[in-house]
Amino acid sequence: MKSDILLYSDSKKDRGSKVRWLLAEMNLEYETVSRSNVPPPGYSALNPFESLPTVTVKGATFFESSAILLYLADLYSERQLAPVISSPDRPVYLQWMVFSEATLDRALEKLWAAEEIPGAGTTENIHKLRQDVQDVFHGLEISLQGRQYILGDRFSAADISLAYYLNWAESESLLEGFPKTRNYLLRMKDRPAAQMIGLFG
Ligand SMILES: N[C@@H](CCC(=O)N[C@@H](CS)C(=O)NCC(=O)O)C(=O)O
Repeated sequence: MKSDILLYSDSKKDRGSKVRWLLAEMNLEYETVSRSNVPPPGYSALNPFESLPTVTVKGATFFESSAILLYLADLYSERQLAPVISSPDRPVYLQWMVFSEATLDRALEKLWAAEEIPGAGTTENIHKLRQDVQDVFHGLEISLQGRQYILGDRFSAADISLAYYLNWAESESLLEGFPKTRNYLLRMKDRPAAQMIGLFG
């Protein structure tokens, strides 16, 4: 392996794109392998859930995109994409990292399942789940008041995680009526590193 980081990811759109974006922001080299190209005993030996992404970093293999973001941002702390543990921004940073998956992704996944899995959702159920997602945006809209980034004036890995899910929400027309959240997403999409990985292209 030529670089310290090997990313298992199949497409520009899977959650591995959060990792690609972070690595592009940090200007770090990495290699990518698709799930079907993992040599025997195969991908399930690396990740028993067979979900994407997984990484190998300096010999350690692990999965869960948020864990990967948190670890890499700390490992390469000189790139300043995570507040240090003693910073007053650190707890708020962790809050938004966890929020993006535990609250925002969860709400979007429930809606996605109801809409996409045949027989899973009734019209009323889907309407309710869309409202649940939009309830999340009411809180986010307040939190983004007067803020360029989710931590205020500094960009961090938490912005990457949030923007990934906001982009998904926007593709479902769920951001209408939330101008601060939409404008925040536009600012994130405009970042050269985000453009480079092609997540929004
Ligand atoms: N919480 C996990 C979710 C992983 C996940 O659901 N990944 C999707 C791709 S974005 C996946 O692997 N779906 C099943 C599949 O592609 O077979 C994470 O953030 O890494």
